[in-house]
Amino acid sequence: MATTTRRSFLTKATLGIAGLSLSVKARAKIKSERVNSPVVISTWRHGLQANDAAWEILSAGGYSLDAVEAGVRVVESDPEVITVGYGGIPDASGKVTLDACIMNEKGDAGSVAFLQCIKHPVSVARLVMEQTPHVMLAGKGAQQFALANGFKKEKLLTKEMRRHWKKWKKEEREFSTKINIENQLEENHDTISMLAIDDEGRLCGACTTSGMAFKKHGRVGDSPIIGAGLFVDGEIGGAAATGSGELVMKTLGSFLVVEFMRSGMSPKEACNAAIARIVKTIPDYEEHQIGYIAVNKSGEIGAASLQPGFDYAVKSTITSELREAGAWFKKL
Ligand code: SD4
Repeated sequence: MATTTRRSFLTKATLGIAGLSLSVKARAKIKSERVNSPVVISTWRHGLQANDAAWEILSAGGYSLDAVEAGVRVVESDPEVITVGYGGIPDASGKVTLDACIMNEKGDAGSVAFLQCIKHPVSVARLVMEQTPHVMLAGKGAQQFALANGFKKEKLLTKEMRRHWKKWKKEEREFSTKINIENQLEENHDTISMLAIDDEGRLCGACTTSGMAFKKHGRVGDSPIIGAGLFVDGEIGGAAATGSGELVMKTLGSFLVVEFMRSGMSPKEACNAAIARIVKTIPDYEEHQIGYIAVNKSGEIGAASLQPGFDYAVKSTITSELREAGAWFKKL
């Protein structure tokens, strides 16, 4: 089925289910916002496998926080995904350094940045959220916290990525932040960001990455920054980002998307507006890729990107598919 056809089918089906649920739920006095749940949405093709793992929890009536954690963990431990967790591309010094964050429907947040040798940064971020009075731990402190809580030190640099790094060093290629355009050509699939609404209407999100390939040692991107890589307001909606983190940080992109939804925009309009903000405020925007995904409290979803080629995975009771987001530029 063509994307547009699938989309209009989905809209019609969603409306149908929404209408049905409304009448049932009106009688049961359940808020109408929960019409289209559970639903899970995540970035890139690897979002498909992540959504499947999240769905096991969501379809059994579980908590969306457990779902997003379980979903992105699958990608964190997959060495085939060279931009997240184990098997991620190292920084310029040959070290794999990880960024991740998580948020729940109440606005609680946890995050880790510049974390090394721990395979599941998203789970450490959840512990920061649940067991400390803080939001973010970074570097050695984050690692010590993880080790003190039962995580094991593991080697994250695979032989293949070491070879890749050695080659990069030998070629003395200039560092480029334009990773995502390059990655796209290499069929590489970037950060995993995920948003989910469970049966009870609870909206949670998570985001995890090894960041830009060959970044400066110590560089932290948007992914662990609450409001940049991810933002959730359980009463309004959630948004998450992928792409050149510096641009997302400068515009506090995910927070912006949620604020646009608060002002009445649909998730798709809000993602488009956040891309337009980058175009308006960042001079070299043309050389980067940014993708946003968003979901509102009613379970409506949307996405947008700067360059073509950003796809995102959606799973609900009526669909499980990969879609391509509408892009600011029509061609590379
Ligand atoms: C970063 N936003 O570290 C991440 C990288 C990424 O798709 O998302 N790539 O800047």
